[in-house]
Amino acid sequence: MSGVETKPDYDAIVIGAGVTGMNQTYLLDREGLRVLGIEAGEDVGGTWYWNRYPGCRLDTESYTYGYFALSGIIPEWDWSETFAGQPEMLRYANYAADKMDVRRHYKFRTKVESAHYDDLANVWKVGLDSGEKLTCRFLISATGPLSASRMPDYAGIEEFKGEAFHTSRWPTDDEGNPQTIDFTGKRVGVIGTGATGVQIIPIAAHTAQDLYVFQRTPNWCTPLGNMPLEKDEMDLIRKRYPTILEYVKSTPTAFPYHRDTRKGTEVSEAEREVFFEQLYNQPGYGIWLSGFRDLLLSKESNKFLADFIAKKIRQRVTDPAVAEKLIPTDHPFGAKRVPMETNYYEAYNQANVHLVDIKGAPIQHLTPKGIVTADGAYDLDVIIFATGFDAVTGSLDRIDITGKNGQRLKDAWADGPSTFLGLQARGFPNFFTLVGPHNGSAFCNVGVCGGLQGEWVTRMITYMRDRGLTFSEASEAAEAQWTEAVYADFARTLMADANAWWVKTTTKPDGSTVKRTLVYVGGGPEYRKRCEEVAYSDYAGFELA
Ligand code: NA7
Repeated sequence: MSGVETKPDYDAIVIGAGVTGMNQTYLLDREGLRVLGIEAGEDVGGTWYWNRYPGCRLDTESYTYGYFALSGIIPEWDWSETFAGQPEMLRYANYAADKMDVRRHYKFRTKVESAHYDDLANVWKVGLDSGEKLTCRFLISATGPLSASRMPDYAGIEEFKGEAFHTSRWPTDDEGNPQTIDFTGKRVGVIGTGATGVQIIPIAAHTAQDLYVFQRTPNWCTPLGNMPLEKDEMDLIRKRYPTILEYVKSTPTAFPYHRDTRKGTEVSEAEREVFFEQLYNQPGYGIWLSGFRDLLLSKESNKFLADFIAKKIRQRVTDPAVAEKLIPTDHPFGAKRVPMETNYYEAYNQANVHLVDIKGAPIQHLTPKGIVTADGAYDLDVIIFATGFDAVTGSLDRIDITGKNGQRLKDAWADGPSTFLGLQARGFPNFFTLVGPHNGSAFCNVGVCGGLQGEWVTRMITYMRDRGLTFSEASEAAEAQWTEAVYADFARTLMADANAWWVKTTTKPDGSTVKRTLVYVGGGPEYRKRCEEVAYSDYAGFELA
């Protein structure tokens, strides 16, 4: 840092009013910092604001998803289901916003278009789509790991005359409420069979005249087991909140599951079957997150569970040919996000539901009437793109971010992210990426991990303020060490063999490809331990001035 510092318009600008951004804004304001939040949506909610497709719901137990800044509000909320649906999640986010009184800090319906670090003044210059230009000392992104929608670039996509939308941009009415799209009597196409497609497909199957599922790659899906939460159950949960919250913080992903201490390879076949059956029948992610400890490390152990799930798919889908198409062959169980389903496999037993294999016969183009694959044409009234997101770094790539000496973040991360603690990249001083690449929050129950990360960043910023420090930058050595460790940890797991949304593949000009993890897989407790070591040692690994 050199030159003359100027007093910026704000101490901090937070991008995003989702669960993480709201929490961060609240915490900084509570510390007396001048903070401004910027949000593209009309109101708070982030992921729960944007994803309004039918069937959208939480995949962690509702009562484990919370705002730790205001833990007082958690016990006040009466969850209606074990896994709350999107409308309830959005109501909860709004309730939290009211309680934290954060809306007053936000500019809504506003996008950050650019953020340029000014070396001389040690400020970030932030350009908004309204044309306004603002300055701040700390820039904090809370843009969510899954917010930049990914649309396929099929030829003719604009020509389709029916209704067409990406799941995270569900149509709304004039007042911003999600429109109920009535599928009755319609020919509906769903492209994509990830977590989102798997939620929407059984619902569309109820009413659509014909539902065509365009599947490129099947996933290992397991039962959600959602149930209403009765008042007496909720009362008991409320009494146990301190224990529940401490427990989820102790687990690798902040879901309420620890891994079984046994290796799958040490357990007899009969015992394994009983164990898998029990996990399959219990609600939630236990089957993925509390299975044998070598599930994501040993191909042999993984195959035991994959074979068990394949057997379940064959039992639940009546047409054997369809069942085989729904069984993944390209990736181990749990190496990609396991979609949680409710009657997903049974939907394929309905006469109106048709599985279209677009791996074998790819989509060639769209016409005004529908979709043309290598096998033929499908006339449709509605096309739903459940095609996922440009994950983790996608939302940052869409902002023109430059750091020291005008270096673009996108260029700095062209071969994959490089950060210290997943929180700051060298060359981009005072820019914190909450739930960003390589930190312990993206592969986690974000409601919990994003909140904990906001607390840590708040502590670092107030530490700096209290000592008259205005500049922080990840050191070269700390960044290199962290980044290498993140890549090495990931490479040791079976996840390295799969193309999940948390892996970014970049094609270089010479045609070669680079595959990089976007997430840290060392687990939340290990991550937070490392962060606490850094904080305790006066933020060693950051150059402060
Ligand atoms: P995902 O999990 O990334 O799934 C996207 C799906 O869309 C997946 O089946 C993809 O097939 C498919 N896809 C993507 N692009 C195309 C194109 N061009 N043509 C055909 N099919 C395509 O996103 P979701 O929204 O389902 O879930 C994301 C997260 O949101 C989830 O983990 C939850 O935490 C919430 P592919 O596997 O790439 O062959």
